Amino acid sequence: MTGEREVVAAALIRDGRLLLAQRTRPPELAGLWELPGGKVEPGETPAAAVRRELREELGVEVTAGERIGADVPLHDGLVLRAYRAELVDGTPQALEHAALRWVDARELGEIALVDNDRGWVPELVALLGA
Ligand code: DCM
Repeated sequence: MTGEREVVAAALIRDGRLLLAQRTRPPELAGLWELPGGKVEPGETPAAAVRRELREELGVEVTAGERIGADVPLHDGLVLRAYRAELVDGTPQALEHAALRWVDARELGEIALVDNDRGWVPELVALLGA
């Protein structure tokens, strides 16, 4: 073991709406919604990982901003962290997800999120200006 590895998740907000992505895998998470993201590669900064993952998953260019919410411990020494992101170029496409949705604060409270992302809802609602 070489210590903690980070998984980044991006809170991409535009016009009072947050972008959510619907998972296709594994079967127990398929159909649930998440903040898009993924594992930070060795030697990569979290901000670079946010940019790379959103390029790969959504086909967009973003800048990564401040962290939001609490750390979420995952399996195998991974820790999940959320960062704000700003769209710089492109329109998000579901390149690796089943679907995408821009949700407002009310919709965020009603949609079926993956368990790991649920603790961030109060901070996200505040950012959306409920
Ligand atoms: N993950 C999560 N919430 C997110 C993004 C990722 O819980 N918003 C978890 C799912 C996996 C791990 O992080 O356990 C790696 O993500 P992926 O399977 O998408 O590479």
